[in-house]
Amino acid sequence: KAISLILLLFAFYCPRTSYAQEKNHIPQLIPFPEQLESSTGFFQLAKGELSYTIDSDISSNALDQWVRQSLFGDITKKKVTHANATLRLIKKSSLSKEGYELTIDKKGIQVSASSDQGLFYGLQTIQQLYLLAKPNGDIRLPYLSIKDQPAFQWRGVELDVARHFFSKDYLYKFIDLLSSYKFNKLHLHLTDDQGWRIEIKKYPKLTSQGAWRTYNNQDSACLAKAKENPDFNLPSEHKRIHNGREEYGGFYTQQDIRDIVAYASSRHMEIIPEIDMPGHMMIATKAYPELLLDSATAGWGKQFSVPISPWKESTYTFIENVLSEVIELFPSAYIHIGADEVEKDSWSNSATAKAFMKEKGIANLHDLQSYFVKRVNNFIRSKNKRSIGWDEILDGDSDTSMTVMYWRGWVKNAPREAVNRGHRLIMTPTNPLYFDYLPNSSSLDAVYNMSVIPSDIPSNRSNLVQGAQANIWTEMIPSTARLEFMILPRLSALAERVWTNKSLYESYRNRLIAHFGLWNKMGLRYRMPDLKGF
Ligand code: TNX
Repeated sequence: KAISLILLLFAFYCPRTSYAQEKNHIPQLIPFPEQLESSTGFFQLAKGELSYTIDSDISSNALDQWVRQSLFGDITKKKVTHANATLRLIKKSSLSKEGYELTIDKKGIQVSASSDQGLFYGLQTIQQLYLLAKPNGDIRLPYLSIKDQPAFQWRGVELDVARHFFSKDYLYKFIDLLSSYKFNKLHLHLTDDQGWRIEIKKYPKLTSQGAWRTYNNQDSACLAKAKENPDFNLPSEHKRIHNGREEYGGFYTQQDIRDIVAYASSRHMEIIPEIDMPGHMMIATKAYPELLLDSATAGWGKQFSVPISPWKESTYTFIENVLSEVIELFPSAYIHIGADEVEKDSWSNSATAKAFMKEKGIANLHDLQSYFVKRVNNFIRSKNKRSIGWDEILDGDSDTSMTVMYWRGWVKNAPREAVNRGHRLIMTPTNPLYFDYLPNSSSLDAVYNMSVIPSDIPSNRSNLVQGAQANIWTEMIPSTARLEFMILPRLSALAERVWTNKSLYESYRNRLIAHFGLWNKMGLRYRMPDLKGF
């Protein structure tokens, strides 16, 4: 503990003599750029204001606003049209979609990219250099030249807002954190047994009832932890008194969703909504049992989740109505339909289910789930979107237009099976990418050194691997402080794996020390990893 404290103080107070300077100004960037050349000297911005210019054929309002509001804190920024502005954002069509080039020299700062998104990542690099080098408010950036682009197109984080709810304002802060590490996907797990978090106009009970719960056993465990650390308490803003009882919950109105999507898209973050089905639907089956269940499977009083009934037409009417509203709200190319952990046994009790399977020639319960998933996928395809499912969709016959999200680390052959069938694949294996699991002394190493493309994937199929994602399930994460404490610093290791994808672990750990200092300044919580060998 004492050693980590000293290292922290060092990172915090001595940036001028830090690792970066000793090693010829190697900046402490995470993720580290693909190519970086540094030279001696610093660009120092004279007090006053920063002039900047954006090429007219790429200038977007969002980029302009981000520069004005976020870059270099509250220093005044002035947009000009002449080419000798201090910060120049230039269009260069030859670069890849998310790539950028950055030079800092005595003339100032120049970022080139073929798209807004590339420029945005160049600006994020500049912002990190500024925050890392900011001893007393000066803007002082090392001379360097960077050529950079990501290794993977899917650089994601999943946040479960169903088990515990996180407010719209917190999501803004979270999106800022993610995009500062160049993540580009935020998968929101919007519904689960414990809560429905998105307003659906056609089915108001989903949120008027389904967004609220009285405390359960997990909450009690969380509350016990909160005694050790008050920051881990259930936030009072997510409580209400209803019929004389205290309840926990919350949801996003459709306007909230539009706001979140707009905020995210101005930071080049795609929000992928997940409506988890046909399992994990307990809260919906309580709100609308007549639409979703038949009496034989209703299973009132059971503790586990009863999946909705795939042999009922009203199930599809419900799902299609819900998805139509969801599709209207989210511009994302993808809709995630879950399909994990379906408790299929309850289906076998129903005579109607048996008759339905016979009529359709469905041999077993896996195929009944496949029938459901394929039918929902067809609906999503008819709306010109793609669907994603958890890797259980491989248990039966699967439609290869669906993207598979691999999570069950113990099903070792699932990634290979997915790509061999022709599915696109996103890697989110329990170990090491479940950030709701408590980290141990090797977790950081395991995240940093994971292979995004599993070694048994045939090389002619590796292009189907889109990238990787950390999953943050929140059964045991009631508050934002606990959330940050669980994901930092592992998140930064994943950022470098999916963007840089090189073996720079030693250097990463040295750079990480400076990021603890940044997180302190930003008021973010983190868990100090085992610093042996730093
Ligand atoms: C499995 S991952 C689940 C989640 C739980 C998680 C807990 C997945 C697709 N399903 O419902 O929250 O384990 O770690």
